[in-house]
Formats: sequence, C-alpha cells, structure tokens
Amino acid sequence: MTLRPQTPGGRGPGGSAASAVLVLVDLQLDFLPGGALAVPGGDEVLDLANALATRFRNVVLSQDWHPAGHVSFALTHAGRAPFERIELDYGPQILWPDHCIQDSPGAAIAPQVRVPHAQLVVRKGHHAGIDSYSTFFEADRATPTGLAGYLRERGIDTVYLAGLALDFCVSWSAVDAARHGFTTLVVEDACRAINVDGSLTAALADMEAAGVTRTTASELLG
Ligand code: VGL
Ligand code: ZN
Repeated sequence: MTLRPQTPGGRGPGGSAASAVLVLVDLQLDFLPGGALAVPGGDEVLDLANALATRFRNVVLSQDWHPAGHVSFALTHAGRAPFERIELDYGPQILWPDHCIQDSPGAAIAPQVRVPHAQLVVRKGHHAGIDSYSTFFEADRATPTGLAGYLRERGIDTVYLAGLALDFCVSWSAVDAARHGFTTLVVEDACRAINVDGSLTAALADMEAAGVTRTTASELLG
C-alpha cells in the first residue's frame, strides 16, 4: 500500500505535523560536484531541500564525519583502489576516496543549505573501524547513533528523507527508519545517487522490501 502524506487539520502537507521530521542527509561539499566523492547532480537537490525544509516544523541534518585513516577509505588499505569491495568483520565494504574528514572543508554542510530551524545534526562514521551509511545504525547494523531514541522522545512517528546519496546514506537510513517502526517516505527527486555496481537498483529494492514509500517534492510542496 502506498501511504499518501497526511494533511493534518488541512494545513499543508504531512511535514507540518509535529509528529513528522525531515532528515536531510549528507548535504556536504565533498558530495557535491568538485568534491572528494561527488554525487552526480548532487548540487541539483539543494534548492529543493531548502524548499522542503520550510514545510517542516522538525528538521534534522546528517553529516558524514570520518577520522583520517577511516576503514572505508581505499588509501587505508594497501593496494586497494576506490570503489573496490572488501570484506570487513561486519560485512562487505565498498572502499571510497578519502571524504568528509572531520573538520575538513569538504565535510562542511554546503553553504547553499539554509535551514536555520534544523534542530539536530547527527554526525556519523566517526568510529575509525566502522562505516556508517545509515543515520540510525552504523554499518555493523548494531551500533546505534541515538537518532531513533531522539525521535521517539520527541513524539515523532513519521520520517521523510532527502539528500545524498540515494543508494547509500539515504536508502540505508530509510530502511532503518522503517525497521524502527517509523512511517518512512523518501522524497526521491530531492535525492541523487552514486550508482556503483547496481547500487541504485539494490537500494530501491531494499527500500521497497522495508515498506518505504517513494514520494516527490511536488507532492509535498503542492
Ligand atoms: C556516503 C559513501 C560513503 C553517502 C557516505 O552519504 O551516501 N556514501 N560515505
Ligand atoms: Zn562516508
């Protein structure tokens, strides 16, 4: 079943409800064209992300935030190149170019992002030995970031997601949000994908299986 955004009290889209949050994923310079791990067309979602955010009372930002020498970086593994796959204790890991190193210019939220009312920035991927695509769990699928508890304490039951990259941090976050029991919607046209080795097809299938609804910005913005 496709869940349509509710219109509480007839006042605009579901996002205006106190029980909904918009999570804007990894809108950071390193994921934009010219960045260390540029997502094609990543800059095209910034205006939409800003527009969507104005419709939400609750907005959370996520920020990929790795120490130098992070396990997800190809350069950390002798003889390995970016976009190769390796096996780590917690499962398969795609190796990336160095990106979003803590406090580096590329790790900054892009200056075009104007969401002054964002309430929380969740930093993830800060454990040297575990990657974290999801804003809810690290890649071992066991170490929580604390976001689910935060949202529950705030009385939030509906999570909208947009940002970068659709096939990694957005989709993993969406699947985990749905697993936590949140009604979960991905605003697809406010996302862009990296698309390495069929990752976009896999991510769409994973989201479908988890019960994540795909929606569009125009549906929310009217
Ligand atoms: C991401 C790869 C590595 C993302 C983060 O934000 O989707 N992708 N780190
Ligand atoms: Zn990363």
